[in-house]
Amino acid sequence: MRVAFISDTHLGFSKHKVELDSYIYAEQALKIAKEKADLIVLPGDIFDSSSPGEDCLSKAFSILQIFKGFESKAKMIGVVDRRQHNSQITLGMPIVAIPGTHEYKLKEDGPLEVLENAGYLVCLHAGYCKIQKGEEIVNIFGMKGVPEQVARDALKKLSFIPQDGKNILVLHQSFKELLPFNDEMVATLEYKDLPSGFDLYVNGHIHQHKTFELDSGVFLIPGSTINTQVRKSEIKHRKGFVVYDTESKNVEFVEIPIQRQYKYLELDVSNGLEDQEIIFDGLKPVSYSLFGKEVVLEPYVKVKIVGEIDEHKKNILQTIKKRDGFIIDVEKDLSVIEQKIKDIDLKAIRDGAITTAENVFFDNLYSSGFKKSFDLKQVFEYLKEEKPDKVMEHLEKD
Ligand SMILES: [Mn+2]
Repeated sequence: MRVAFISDTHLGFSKHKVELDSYIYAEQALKIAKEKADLIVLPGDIFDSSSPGEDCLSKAFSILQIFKGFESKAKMIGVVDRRQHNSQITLGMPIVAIPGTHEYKLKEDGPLEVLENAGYLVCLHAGYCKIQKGEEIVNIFGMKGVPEQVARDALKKLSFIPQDGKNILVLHQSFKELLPFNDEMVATLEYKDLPSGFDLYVNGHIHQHKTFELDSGVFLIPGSTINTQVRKSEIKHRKGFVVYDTESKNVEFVEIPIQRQYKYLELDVSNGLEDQEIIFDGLKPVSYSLFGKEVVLEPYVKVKIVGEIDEHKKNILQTIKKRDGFIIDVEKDLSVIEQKIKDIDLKAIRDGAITTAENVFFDNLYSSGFKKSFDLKQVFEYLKEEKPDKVMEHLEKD
């Protein structure tokens, strides 16, 4: 069976003057999935809000109409979940979705339940559904995106047990291994917390596509279909979704064909702004027909200003921002703020604080009867300079 994982479509995302992008990218992904896959799984953040407006819901319904009259070879044959489900899918494509962080609601129904009640998809909270194609059975297990502090316990409590056939677990959480720091508010889950015996582990929430092998199996992050943040790292890669073949276990990343162009530029204004044309170099608009209407996607440029800005340069920047046919997002006046910070004598404050801390530190150590077996001052210097290896070297000397 071929399964399309289309994640974090963020329908209704409307920041930075790009309010139709979420629909344009989602529609393309779904249209390609219709050709390439037997089953579609949406691992959370399908909508950007847990209470999207009528306009957004209406667009979501319109996009999903592409599956009307279609007939996938795969059929939904059962749903086992804690909730009462409407598993009577009226569309010709079986679609399974889990609510993500953005759809999080404690009690009331959210947009995915609306789609479920309309017979467009199955919204999985804490259970699994069975899909059959010919002789093959695939079980899609899902836990909705929950606050990170409780994610580990929640997954444990569900104690998912793989069933006959192929088994895929779908989550929408952070993982400690994926973060540069350790914070219970941001992640409690680790790879070792994943229940064993699954053919594939799929996680939404992380917007950049990645696939790797764990002891327990293959871990797949489809990535978002849209840029929600115009960061250098996020716009570097083109957006898309994944088609997974349950038999060959092949993972195929499918790029969304029509995408807005993004550019991130650090612009040094210290020597004036003569070379401002480089901002627009190599960029052109693309167009897409959404619901029968032509939409022009103008190139999006994020400009980070380096150097000081005076009144004259400010005026030039204003004209750059108004350039027709582009979205210019200038990271504002950071240099001015930076300069203000520089003006404060931070070093004096820091040194003063360190001297005080140093004295308190030594006083406490000596008054607690700590032996002067090594050069404490030297150790403190190393700590200040952030040289832990030097500290260890010094302590191991005796
Ligand atoms: Mn997301």
